[in-house]
Amino acid sequence: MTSLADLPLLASGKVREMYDLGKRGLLMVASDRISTYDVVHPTPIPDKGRVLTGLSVFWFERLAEIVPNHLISYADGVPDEARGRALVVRRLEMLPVECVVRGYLAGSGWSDYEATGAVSGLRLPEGLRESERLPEPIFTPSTKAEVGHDEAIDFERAAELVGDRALMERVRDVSLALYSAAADHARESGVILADTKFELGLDEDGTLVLGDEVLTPDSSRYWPAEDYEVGRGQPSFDKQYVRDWASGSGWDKSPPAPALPEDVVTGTRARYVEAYQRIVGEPFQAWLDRVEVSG
Ligand code: Q0Z
Repeated sequence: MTSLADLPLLASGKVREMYDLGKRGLLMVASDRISTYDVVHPTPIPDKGRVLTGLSVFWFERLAEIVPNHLISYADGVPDEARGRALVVRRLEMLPVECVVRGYLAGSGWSDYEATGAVSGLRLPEGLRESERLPEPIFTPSTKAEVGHDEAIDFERAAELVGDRALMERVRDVSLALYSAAADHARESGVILADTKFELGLDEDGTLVLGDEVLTPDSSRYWPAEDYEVGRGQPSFDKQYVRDWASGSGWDKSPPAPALPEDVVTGTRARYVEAYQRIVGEPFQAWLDRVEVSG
């Protein structure tokens, strides 16, 4: 069996890596690393990579009727050391835009709305409050920045970057359909899916395919429904322990991020597992069993 160290590393993000499997495709590996305020902590969260990978698989399976996706396998072809936290995927030609959908007003969407009354060129009703549910979900694409933050763009700019307006219309419609299906399911599970970011690509036949990770806490804003209150920022489902601890720690949010105390690690791991179990509706252990990890 191959080890990760023997595979060519194609790309590496703050918390995950992508390896070349040649004609078999790509291997996307989620680590247990966690970032807050865009900085990675030196302390891992045990099972974070497996929770995120299990969530991606749940959503790929559930949303495949809306659009095909790049998932080939979560077991066959995955090196033992990455079992449960890696996916073998088809190589795609990724579109050069991030497909953000928002159902609630948070983060940069809220900032942009406060400053201009619009998000990604879409004018919104006056008087909306922070974290408020939008009258309907909106598609707010952004650029893919190599370094630093993605920048919000309007639909016309996204169509220019993609070079095909009809394709961009399909991308928008698919993104909105994916968000709506996921947000409906999440709401029934006691979770608010405030917003999310999809990445889509084209396969060798020119078919539009959903890629990357999907609807994980790293690509989405999930809020526990029981704590939701409009008019303020919401506690993050997964990272709130880390943020609360960080604000009392004296860390100024610039690199390097501090090591995390054991209780913050334990509490945060429990939140990831809780998010998995609410959304998937099964014990997290069922995912470990499916990928034959003993734990
Ligand atoms: C995903 C990324 C990661 C770092 C490229 N199916 C695909 N075909 C071609 N390219 C990609 C995919 Cl998913 C692709 N990323 C994001 C993932 C580590 C960056 F695991 N970049």
